[in-house]
Amino acid sequence: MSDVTIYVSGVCGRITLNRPKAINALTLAMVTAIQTALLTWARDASIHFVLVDGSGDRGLCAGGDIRALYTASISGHLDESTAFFREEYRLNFLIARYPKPYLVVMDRLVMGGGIGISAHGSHRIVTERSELGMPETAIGFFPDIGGTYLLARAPEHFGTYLGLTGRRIGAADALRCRLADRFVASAHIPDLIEALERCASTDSLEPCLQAYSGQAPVGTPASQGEWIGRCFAHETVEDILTALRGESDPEAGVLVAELEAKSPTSLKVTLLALRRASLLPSLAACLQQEFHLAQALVQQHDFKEGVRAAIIDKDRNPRWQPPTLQQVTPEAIVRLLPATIEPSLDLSYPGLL
Ligand code: QUE
Repeated sequence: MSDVTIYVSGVCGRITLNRPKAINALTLAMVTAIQTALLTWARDASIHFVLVDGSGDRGLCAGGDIRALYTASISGHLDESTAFFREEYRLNFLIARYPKPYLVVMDRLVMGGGIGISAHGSHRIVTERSELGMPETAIGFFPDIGGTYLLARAPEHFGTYLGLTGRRIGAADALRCRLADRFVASAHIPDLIEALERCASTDSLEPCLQAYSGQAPVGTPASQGEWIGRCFAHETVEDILTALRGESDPEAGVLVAELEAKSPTSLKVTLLALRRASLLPSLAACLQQEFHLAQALVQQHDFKEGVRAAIIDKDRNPRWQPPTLQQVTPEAIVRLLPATIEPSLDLSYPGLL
């Protein structure tokens, strides 16, 4: 059995992530299988659109195959992690530029690499059970998969808040951050999928989606307050923490504690990558920066320690090195993310993109 189910239903190319025991976390084989299907369907005139969902009852996708990246990192097989990032980011770019409608059901958990195979799509559906997040600063990594592009373009510095804290958001906030387009109540999702699989052309997509769409329940209280945008607008992590400590909302104090538990190096390099991404002209340019940073970070202590604490030993007690923001030098950050990035990721698809 493959970890991704691929078939055709009428004019619809269907992809179902099928690794439910790992919340459909993306392996290299899954990434490659999705890429191959999308390329085949892009050239096949009998396929009019693509519909993606996930099997199991925990979520669309928990992220990338962090366990495999960890194993590659501790055994020094950097070619394996490089191959994974290359194919994953190429897939993210292919989805963003896909010439046919790419519909995706972002039900329940959608994190990290799961955001990468959904938020770049053209028709992104969330439900009242959706939980979207970019939790990588908790494992000594950063919001990749085009995350720096997406988060840097979310309104009112809400993307900086998401990328640094790793907080999950529901449907209303996902719509507001432009990570999703449409709300459908989870009770209607099976009927919607069945109806979409019966659509005869792209002309019937909008009416079909419209028939099942509804109003998202209101967002979290935190997302309503303007203080988030005020605090996360600062240019250094230290200044963000100082601003949060000066806020009266008790939720700000909770965020301080959460940020203090993340990898200090991850926080600093993530903030810099997000600020640079806001100045970069395209998703392609952001992916080039991410490809450089991902290869540098997987070799670092904090990635190995972060994955160990969160996923391998599950003791939730990472010992970051250096342990404080003050001890992360500007030189260490520049070594990870130099001012100019040599484009080394091939994002071309001959004959298509
Ligand atoms: C950060 C991440 C991931 C994570 C936890 C983080 C991630 C990922 C998983 C994950 C979750 C459940 C599984 C699994 C992997 O957790 O990318 O195999 O069963 O895939 O803090 O980026």
